[in-house]
Amino acid sequence: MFDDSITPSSAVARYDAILIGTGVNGMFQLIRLRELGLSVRAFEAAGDVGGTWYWNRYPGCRFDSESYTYIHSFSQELLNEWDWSEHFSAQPDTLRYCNYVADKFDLRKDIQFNARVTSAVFNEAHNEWEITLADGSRARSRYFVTALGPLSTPVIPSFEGIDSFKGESHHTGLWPHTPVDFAGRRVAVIGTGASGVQLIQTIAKTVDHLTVFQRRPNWCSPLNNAPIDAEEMNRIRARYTEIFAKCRDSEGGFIHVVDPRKAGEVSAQEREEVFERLYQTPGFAIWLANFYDTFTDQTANDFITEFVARKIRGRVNDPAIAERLIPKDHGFGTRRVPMESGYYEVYNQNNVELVSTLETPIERITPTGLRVGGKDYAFDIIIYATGFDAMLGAYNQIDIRGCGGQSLKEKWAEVPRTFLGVQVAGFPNMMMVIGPHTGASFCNMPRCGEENVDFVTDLIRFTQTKGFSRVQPSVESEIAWTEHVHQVAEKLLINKTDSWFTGINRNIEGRQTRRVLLYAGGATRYRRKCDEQVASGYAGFEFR
Ligand code: N01
Repeated sequence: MFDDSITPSSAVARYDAILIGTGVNGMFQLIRLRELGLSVRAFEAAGDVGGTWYWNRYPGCRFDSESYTYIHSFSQELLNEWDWSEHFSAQPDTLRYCNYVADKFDLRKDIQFNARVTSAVFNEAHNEWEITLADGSRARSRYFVTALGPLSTPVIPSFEGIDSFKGESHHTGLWPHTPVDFAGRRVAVIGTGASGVQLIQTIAKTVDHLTVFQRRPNWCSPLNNAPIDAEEMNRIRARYTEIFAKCRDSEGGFIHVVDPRKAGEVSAQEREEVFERLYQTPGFAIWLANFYDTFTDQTANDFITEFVARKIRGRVNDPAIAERLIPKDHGFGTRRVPMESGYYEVYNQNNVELVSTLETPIERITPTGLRVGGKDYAFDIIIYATGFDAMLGAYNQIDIRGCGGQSLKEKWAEVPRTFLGVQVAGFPNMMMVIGPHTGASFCNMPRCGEENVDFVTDLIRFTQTKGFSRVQPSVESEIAWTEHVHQVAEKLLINKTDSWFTGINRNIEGRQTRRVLLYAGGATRYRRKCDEQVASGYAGFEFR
């Protein structure tokens, strides 16, 4: 609880706004808060800026979004200065970009690094948030903005014997800063989501022996990456306005435009040609530029599912291994599609083994490796590509308490409840960037994230200029928005599938049932809902 008796308020640093998180969107939020003329302190658990790109340094980590759509659009100077060298930039390049932004706008002077926030408590008498860090230090502010990242809490399953392993082990999302040497080593990878796929196809080139432990396979599709030379970069730069406009008009914030036809409307031959073209197109085209009923109609989904299954069979030499790599429990694109570059061909290598842990789960980690189905496997390195406590993990790690000491974790125990994914009733002056149920949660993050940041910034500006000291959504707004989020989710096949999209994480207690964490109503509808709030003088919010 907020307790002046423990630390005299004069001893606690005070700011107008406290921001947690300095990933791509956190950095932009910091810039915007400064522009409001507010004193801002940002706390960052990492040793530097970059968020996702700071932590995920595993070999092969790269964008699945076109690099030039992932860039900040607010500064023409920045757009003029930064060159991408690949259509889908690798992590080191992206982190360099984040550092360039931090240097250019001198952001680090307002950021405290290695500063993990453990609690945030609202003081109703003073309309202030008090933040406590892991080292016990505190800070207070009128506004409390969270840019925690939707996938920032790595999860390692609590396998029996996990600490007994004598070799090296790493989680993809907590990768060491010093390079891991795979040459001549026997390596295990557990997990075949987007991270596992990128890692596997990369380290397979250098390992002595690789064993992939796959529970449920995913539908992977070619990234079709290519370098960008100086001339092409200049052409891209000249088109930035057009590129951003195209992303803005799309429902997912990408340059890929959905095919307005139903899959069943065209002949089988034409469908095949469309699928083939999409399979050869760079990026998420096959997911986002497919026939518009692909993710709402089972028959339409079956067409593309069958096409990609055929592709996998055509790329993997051993038919039994190919069958093991083909998902049987969900259709194409109803979970996040991992983008790959030679992933399936890895399983044609003599030094690569695929072990299914679907029927025979990993029993335990042993001092020399791991045991599955009574068989012991020996390794020098174990990689956990086992994913994250998505959307909720970062919030649950902080003891956030609003009016009357209400805990956010308890309020969200069943499902998140928010207004526009930006604010929560009973938690005044707390604003979320890419929180659960924002339009940005199911979108190309920087594109929709920028809009999310601008909405938060405008809401704070409005509160300040009107002389209010508190803003929070009305309970009615929160109920209506939460209902709307659930209603739009019902139509999608994605919400009938287990994945982090639907809040499933079998490694975490209480996460075995599906819940709606993302806003699937589309970026344009979300923008309209936000614009309506601005136009109505924020009618869904309560000010004091
Ligand atoms: O995590 P995941 P991720 N025993 O949750 C398996 C983003 N991203 O880090 O499917 C055995 O997708 C689990 O198996 P199952 C992107 O949004 C972006 O790969 O639960 N296996 C699954 O195979 C992505 O969606 C980019 O049966 C276990 C894997 O671990 C998100 O991050 C690149 C297990 C986890 O897959 C998360 O991807 C990479 C257990 N006990 C990621 N527990 C870019 O665009 C878990 N698994 C750059």
